[in-house]
Amino acid sequence: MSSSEERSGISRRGVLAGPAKLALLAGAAMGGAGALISSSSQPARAAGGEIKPGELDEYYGFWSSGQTGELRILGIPSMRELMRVPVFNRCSATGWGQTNESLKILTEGLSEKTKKYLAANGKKTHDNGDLHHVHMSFTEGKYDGRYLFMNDKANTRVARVRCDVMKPDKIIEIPNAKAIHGMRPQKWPRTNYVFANGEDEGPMVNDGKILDDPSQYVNFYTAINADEMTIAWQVMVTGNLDNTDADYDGKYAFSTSYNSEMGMTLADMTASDLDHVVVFNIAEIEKGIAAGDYRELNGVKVIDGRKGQNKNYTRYIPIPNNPHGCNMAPDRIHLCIGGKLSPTVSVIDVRKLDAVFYDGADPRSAVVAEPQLGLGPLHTAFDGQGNAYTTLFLDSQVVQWNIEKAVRAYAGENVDPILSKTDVHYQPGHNSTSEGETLDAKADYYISMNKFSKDRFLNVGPLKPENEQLFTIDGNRLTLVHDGPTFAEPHDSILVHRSKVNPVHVWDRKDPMWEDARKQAEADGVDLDWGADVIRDGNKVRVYMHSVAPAFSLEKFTVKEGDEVTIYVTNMDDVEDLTHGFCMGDHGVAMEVAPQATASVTFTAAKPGVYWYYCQWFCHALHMEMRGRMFVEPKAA
Ligand code: CUK
Ligand code: CUA
Ligand code: CA
Repeated sequence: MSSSEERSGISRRGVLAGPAKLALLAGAAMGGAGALISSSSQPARAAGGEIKPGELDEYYGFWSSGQTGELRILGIPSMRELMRVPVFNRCSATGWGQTNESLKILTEGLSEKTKKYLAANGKKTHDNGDLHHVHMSFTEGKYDGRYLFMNDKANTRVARVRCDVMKPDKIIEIPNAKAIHGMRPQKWPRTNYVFANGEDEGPMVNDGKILDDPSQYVNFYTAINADEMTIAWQVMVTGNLDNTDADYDGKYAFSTSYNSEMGMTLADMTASDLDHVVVFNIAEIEKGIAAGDYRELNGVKVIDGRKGQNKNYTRYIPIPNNPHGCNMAPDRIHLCIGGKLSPTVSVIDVRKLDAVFYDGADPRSAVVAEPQLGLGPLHTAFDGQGNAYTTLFLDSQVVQWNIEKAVRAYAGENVDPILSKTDVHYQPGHNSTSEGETLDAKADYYISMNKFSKDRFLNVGPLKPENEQLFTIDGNRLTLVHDGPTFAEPHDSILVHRSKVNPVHVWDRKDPMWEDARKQAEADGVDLDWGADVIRDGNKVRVYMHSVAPAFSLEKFTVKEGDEVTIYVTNMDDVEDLTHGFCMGDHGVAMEVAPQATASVTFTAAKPGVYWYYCQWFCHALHMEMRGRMFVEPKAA
């Protein structure tokens, strides 16, 4: 028996059927006792986390919001929420999901099947999303400030947000796959690909003919062309896919799978003591595609990387037990896999993967450490000093440990890799450190995103907020400096130094965001910038107006009952922070129009009468007076 087999044997016998699995499956152990080393949380200290009024933060925090479907921007270390950017959700304030500009982005990447479904339900787009993961584009292992990418588990989409204006510019539905969950940009040499995991298995051709034959179920790993936001290729895999990450060499990408069993029930999905990590060999997959070794499925080139294919596209490394987090360390060597039902983190040395692919080495030989850290290890963050920070969901703790010591312990040395354990409140999922997923990882701040707040705050009813906590890292001590509730859900975050993010203050009038409006104005012979025009085109009416505080260029306009009305508003104020809005009263119509932007909205005028429109974004002392009337003439009887 090789030593790696012994290791996995020990794990299987010793821990996998043990308390973590039972506790998690029973839903017990909430609130987490049983810490070995515990330093309780400290009161906020004056230095470290405090940013005085008017002072700017050192880091941008980009937050996924889970089931709210938006992106949030926080300042770190103040933890002030700076902005909410609607992405997959419908936003009342900005009109995202209603303006023609946002609808174009939300609908152009949908499949025909989904468009049909939406039409059958009287909708143009989904108005919910489940945004789990947000990551920035990389150049040579570091954030490059160009784009943010994010997933929607609920409706199988991936979105890209432009960092110059902090608005989405592309949203695509991923074909074949179901429930995009894990999602990471390629780190090296740059983000040519965004990798996206399908979490839910389905029949390869999902056309309503197969239900109860799991042998025909597959799962899809997707590489998105990050520049074009198109599908580059997909790999069909065995088992489901949970989280993913990429290496710092541009060679391999990785995904955890909690359902290697291909089970359809909870009992089935937790039946095996070992699941796996899938390793994707990017160059081999590209070669296979170029050589035509794929099948085309819904317009996508799909490579077969299932178990037993004996090709160099994938390898499956056995990992205990329903593993979850998948985090590549900035030492460029170690990939850390959170064991979830196993109290271990499995550490894979990516330098050993060549042998697994090309020399027939046992896949487990790439595992170089498997420290026992505590109950419910989910995600791991890094500080660039060789230390890792793993969230312990069941123990409600973060464990700080040293990767090199864990490797030495696994090799038989008598050394404890655990440096400290710190309580968090409560049940942490993701965590993050400053640029911890990049080569610029730093040991200054630590964020714990906790799924439960329980007794931490005033009771607001049965639905409780979540809680996120900021700690400063000071050697082996984590000091709590912020503790604050958040609405659903502080799912995941990245901290990016402010020097790498440079948004503009006002839009460029030439921005592609309102390209369609520009073309339409040209066709109508109207000046989009300074328009004050009503163009009738059959039963379509296009209303062009601009805003300069505190007035719209049209104080009234007239349409007929039944007309399809499109209103274009251009904000010609060229002043930082002078956003106007446009809200048509009693019509469910509202949108944001930021400085030098054009926004438009289309509705059918179906209610005869006088309706006031107004600026719903406070802009001026005479903001209340910034309004006008739409007159809807009744249809001739
Ligand atoms: S997954 Cu939720 S705690 Cu969706 Cu990022 Cu791990
Ligand atoms: Cu313009 Cu308020
Ligand atoms: Ca499993």
